[in-house]
Amino acid sequence: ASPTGAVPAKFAAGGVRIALVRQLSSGDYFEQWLAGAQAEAKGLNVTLELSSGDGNNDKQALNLEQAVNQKPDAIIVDHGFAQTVQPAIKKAVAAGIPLVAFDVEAGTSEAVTLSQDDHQIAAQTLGALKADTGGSGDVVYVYVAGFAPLDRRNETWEQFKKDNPGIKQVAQIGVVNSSTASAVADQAKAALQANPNVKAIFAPYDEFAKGAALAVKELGLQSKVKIYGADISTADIAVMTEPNSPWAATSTTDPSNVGRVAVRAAALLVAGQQVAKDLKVPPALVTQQQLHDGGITNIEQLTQAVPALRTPDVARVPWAAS
Ligand code: SR1
Repeated sequence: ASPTGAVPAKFAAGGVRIALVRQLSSGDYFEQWLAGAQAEAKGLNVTLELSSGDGNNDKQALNLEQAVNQKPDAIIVDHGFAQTVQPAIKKAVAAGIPLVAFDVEAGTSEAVTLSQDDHQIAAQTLGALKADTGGSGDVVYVYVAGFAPLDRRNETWEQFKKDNPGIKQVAQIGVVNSSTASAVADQAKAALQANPNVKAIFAPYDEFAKGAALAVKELGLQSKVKIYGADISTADIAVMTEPNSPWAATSTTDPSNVGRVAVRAAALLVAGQQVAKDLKVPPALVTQQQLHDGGITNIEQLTQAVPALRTPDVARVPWAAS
């Protein structure tokens, strides 16, 4: 689309600074998200001042305090535990700095919150699990509490188990660190060895799903155990489409698009324009079958095949081309 508004003077002059304060940065999801945020910032002539806690919540809180003190034009908080980031979020809001909270409970109605509709993510991938298992069987669940998106997906899982009494959670595993996939692989192997009747693993984060896939392959259980995940990347597509892959389905956004939306929302706030208080990027279900049928081998081909993954109208910036 063509731009329809005048570029605000501060953007035209290249004077807009947006602090991006991240909890996590390693893994496909977070790398793609950052690439999208950086591309959008470049397009809008915005300087992104980037920091990451690298999984250390105290470091993220300190980074956020520092960002507030540096008085940027806006702040994006990307993930984080409520108790560690909310004090500095309150300071930012009190200082009049517009704030976008992605995948974190901001604790204030002054912030714009952005998420990926996590209930829908869980519902879509669990729908595939139900269809494939007939709604009964032993399931291993991968979950770590405290991460807002995983907590929301967990709410859907809890309801799903109530609605489908034939589904039995026989083990819960999970870890989030700088090598999540290999740590989850070790845990999944132990859980599968202890529970020989498992039919499915519900692993609603791609690092979880990759770890689960590694475990299933190493134990030679591909014909018995299928994986239902979340998120996508070119590397994930390769795992899902390799011969005899156990990863059957994933519910996902395009992570780079979500990074773009976060920067657009922050830019609109800087320009004093209206932004919905609760922005949601809808996911789409992507199955292994669909990837095979479409000959899809990378994220670019996927976004062509599933246009709903592009959401130019979520936080559209009227002065920018989309
Ligand atoms: C540790 S939280 C990981 C999740 O954050 C984003 O919401 C991604 O979808 C990922 O699954």
